[in-house]
Amino acid sequence: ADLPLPKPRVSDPEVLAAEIIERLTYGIGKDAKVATPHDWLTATILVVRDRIIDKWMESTRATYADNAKRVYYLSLEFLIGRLMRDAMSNLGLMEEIRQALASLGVELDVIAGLEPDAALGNGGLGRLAACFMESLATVDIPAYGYGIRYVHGLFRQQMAEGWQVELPETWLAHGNPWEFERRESSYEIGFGGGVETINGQNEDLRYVWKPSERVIATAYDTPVVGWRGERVNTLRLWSAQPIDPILLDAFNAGDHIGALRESNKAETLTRVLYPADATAAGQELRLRQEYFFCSASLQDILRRHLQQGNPLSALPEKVSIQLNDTHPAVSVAELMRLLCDIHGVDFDTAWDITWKTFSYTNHTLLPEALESWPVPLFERLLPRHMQLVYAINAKILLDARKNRAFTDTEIRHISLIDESGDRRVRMGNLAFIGSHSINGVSALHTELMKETVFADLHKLYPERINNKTNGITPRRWLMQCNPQLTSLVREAIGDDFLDDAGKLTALDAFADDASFQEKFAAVKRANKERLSNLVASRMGIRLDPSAMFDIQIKRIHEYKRQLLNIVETVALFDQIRSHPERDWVPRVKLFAGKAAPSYHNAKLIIKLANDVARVVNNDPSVRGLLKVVFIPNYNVSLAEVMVPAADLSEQISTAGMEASGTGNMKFALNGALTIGTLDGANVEMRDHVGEENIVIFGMTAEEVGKARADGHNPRTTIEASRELSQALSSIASGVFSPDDRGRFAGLINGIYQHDWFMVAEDFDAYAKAQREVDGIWTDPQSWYGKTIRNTARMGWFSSDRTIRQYNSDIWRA
Ligand code: DL6
Repeated sequence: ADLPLPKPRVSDPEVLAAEIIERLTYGIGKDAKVATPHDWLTATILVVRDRIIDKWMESTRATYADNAKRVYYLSLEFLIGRLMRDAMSNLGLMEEIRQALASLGVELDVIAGLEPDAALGNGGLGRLAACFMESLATVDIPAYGYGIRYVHGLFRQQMAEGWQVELPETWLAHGNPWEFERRESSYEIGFGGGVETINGQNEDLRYVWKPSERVIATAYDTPVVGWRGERVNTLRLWSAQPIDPILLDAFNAGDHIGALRESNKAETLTRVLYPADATAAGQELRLRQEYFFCSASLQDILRRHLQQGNPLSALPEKVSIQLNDTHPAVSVAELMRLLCDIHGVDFDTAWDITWKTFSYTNHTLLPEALESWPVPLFERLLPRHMQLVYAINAKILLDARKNRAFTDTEIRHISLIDESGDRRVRMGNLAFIGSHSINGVSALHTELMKETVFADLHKLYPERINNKTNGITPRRWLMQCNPQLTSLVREAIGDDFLDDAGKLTALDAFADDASFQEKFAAVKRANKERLSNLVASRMGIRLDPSAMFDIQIKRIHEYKRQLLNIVETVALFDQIRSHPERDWVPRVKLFAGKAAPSYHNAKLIIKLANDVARVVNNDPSVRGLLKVVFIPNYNVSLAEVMVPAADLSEQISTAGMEASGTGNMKFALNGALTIGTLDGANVEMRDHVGEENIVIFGMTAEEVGKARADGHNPRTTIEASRELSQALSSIASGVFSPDDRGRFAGLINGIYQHDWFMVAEDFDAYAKAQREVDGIWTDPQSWYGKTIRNTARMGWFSSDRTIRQYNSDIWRA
């Protein structure tokens, strides 16, 4: 029977206030008189959530009724941040809730600040997944995100004497009012054991995997609401549970620890997020995590597909599965196993269904980030999948040899097995071969994919690689994080841009308007004051909001070149002291970001930033012209304060190494000028904002490639630049580390020896570009003209555009 849905809720402040009290009382069991701020937060979220649920059920019912194609986004990371503001804003409830709470004597901003960040990701890849989830709902595509419900998200970063210290993150400490546990959606996931054969119905051989270990995957669903609340999709995160929570025999025999062994082992699977974004973790637990969430997701997808009455042969018409990097690549083998072994589909038919169903996004060309698993480990953990990998490999390699005349070298490159050292399963090749579409995340990155990592696979399947330049959701990264700028833009050009960020171009007409510039500057000033207050309260450091706020926030990595920025800062420090008579532009250099715990040089770079900050900030001869601050514990919520406060955005990676970047887009949209290299999406940003509105410097990807191939001599370069050699030698000799003079010698020596990241090669161009930035700053009319044009022309970088392109070219949902 078509059972009725509840009546949609009314949302005026009085009703909302009454519901909040009701939730507090009956949902949480607290009297308003003794409720803590956390109780108010939970009660408010529950009331907002009710409004989402109405739409959630409608969306789900409609998709079932239409038997519509669904998109599944498989990602080991979703870097979500806080959800309450996002949900209220997308539902258009912000002011109503604010008033409702005020009538109860509660301040919205205070309780909103207590919501923990869901930090289930490391950086760009995870944050992109979160933007995509919101855009999928916004552009009305029936979609599910699938991932892992880590108990501990990305570590909390503290500073101890300027060194990064990692502490566990506990986002679930107060419970998670957004999620629904779905005990009924549970699947068994196996590991290990062996493979047996039996005779199938048609005298064929059937393979039966008999795992030696089993755990249960249980679903937790979070509704994801799109702009204006019309569609609500589901983010389904899996948690591992033991089959037997306690081994009673062992317990009764007095082995109390042994009785919980299975339980602990299962729960370990989904306990923590691996904290590295640019290196493959390479550990057994990681492969277990990957297989666990892929198997659960695929079982769930097939269950839904069949329940709907669709035949398996229709899978590619009804299901699109996007693999977010290689982390879910084992899905290709798992779908083959489910089709062949569980559903009795023959190998060739199963293969046809499989590659037509999957598509794969590559997010990095860094060789150390491309996952591969030692064959013995893969075979021990997933023996049936190993057989299937060999079978797929045989099919592809035979075809390449026979029909395409591939040479031995080409065959070696496209093989699923890397035979060059200890034998390894190549997950990038598995994802590629098992997908009908492989995309890069910026135009440059996509071209480099064709020329480098996937050159031979591209030759085999020339129609598969395509580009989908990344985007960001303008809801979180403009409307929510920068309400003042949003209001100002609405006043100027009306509301069209709220539904179509491309419409921001109308703001171009105001770029040179003196009164608009003044208002734009006032908004920026207010956002800088907000950041200054945060820095003062967290770190006790006072910033001058009239100085240029020059910001570099992102994971700490040598290729992102925080070191180039710091070395230039040291050079500037020298210059300011040597030439006090010059008109220096006051600058605040702000850094934030986390380093992978095992990445030695990245951690040293954080220490250097802090050491330089200590010396510069305490030198009276600097006269307030330069300040350096490293803000600890960078996360989405901190980004939401820092991005709107930036005058200058540092996007200075070694060309050819940053796949896209998305921070670059957030800053420009919020009216910052970019100083950057021709790398990743910076190239397309230049094309959109116009080359006169962005400061580009340095080597191109081609020049970097050539310098590396032909050999270059950093020492000669360093000696030719007085500023650079002085800055490097002061760092190397211990000027900033008097307690340990040799601390940075190794780091600087790397620049002298090989300078893989072209810090020395790009230094002069970078310093010159910085002085160009100073020049623009001293002419406010020119500065605001450029920064307003950035806001006006960044609408194309909305993730709505990206998602529409995925849909029209790849998913066709
Ligand atoms: O595609 C999202 C994001 C890109 O914007 C970044 O340029 C890229 O570095 C990042 N990749 C990762 C994973 N590995 N690495 N490195 O986070 O993806």
